[in-house]
Amino acid sequence: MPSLQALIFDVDGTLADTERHGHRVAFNRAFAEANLDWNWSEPDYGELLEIAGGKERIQFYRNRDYPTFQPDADLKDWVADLHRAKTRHYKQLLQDGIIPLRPGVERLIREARDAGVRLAIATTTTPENVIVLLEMTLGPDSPSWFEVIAAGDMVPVKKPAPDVYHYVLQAMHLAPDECLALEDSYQGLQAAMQAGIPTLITLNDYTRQHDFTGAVLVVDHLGEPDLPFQAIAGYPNHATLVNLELARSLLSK
Ligand code: XBP
Ligand code: MG
Repeated sequence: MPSLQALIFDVDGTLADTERHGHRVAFNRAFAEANLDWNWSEPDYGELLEIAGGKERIQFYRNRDYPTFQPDADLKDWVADLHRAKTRHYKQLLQDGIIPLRPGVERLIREARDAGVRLAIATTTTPENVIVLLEMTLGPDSPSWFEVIAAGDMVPVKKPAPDVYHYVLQAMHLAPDECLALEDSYQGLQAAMQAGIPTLITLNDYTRQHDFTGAVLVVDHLGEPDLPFQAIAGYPNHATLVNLELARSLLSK
């Protein structure tokens, strides 16, 4: 039976609820700054999350809702500039300290570190966003706890393609069945599963209705001693929080 060597964490929606009050707000601030009358409401943004990646999401929205809109600059460059402004606003929101980690995230990361289980990140978002989130929530040296931070444009195709997970496996010289991926969305689950990695889902309000067929366990959060998780699908073996014992048992599923 394979033994657990690494936990691979998604970021947005998994480590923290960054979408609704972070990314969405940052997009809207960038739109206003660029004198666009675009505004993404909370429900609108839920739909737009089907498109992974901020630049891809802006491009999709322009094509769908404003197909005749043509900026002065080349469209691709214009999207990249607008997205750079969005990243600036997003990092400012994180630096304001308004977005905490989800229940159980810090506990599980610390348990893994103490036990010598390796850590990695596999995300669609921009690398600098990950660094600021980790520094603000886990402390200034915490990015170094993660052996690989695979993010954004470091791979050619974003989730639901498996590229970002292949990148992590290759960089860590690990087989997929030695790892557990932690994801919050259908797109993330598809990416990890296509790379052959057993995947635990910790869902949130934006992803509650997603199809999680194929996940080894679906919970509403990772749980704390005084805040047990609810198992939505799969068998948690009487566990009430996600720890290494449960993670190891899930690899044999
Ligand atoms: C989340 C995403 C990201 C963010 C925006 O992916 O889809 O695109 O919404 O980030 P994951 P950028 O859950 O895999 O991290 O604007 O920096 O692309
Ligand atoms: Mg996610």
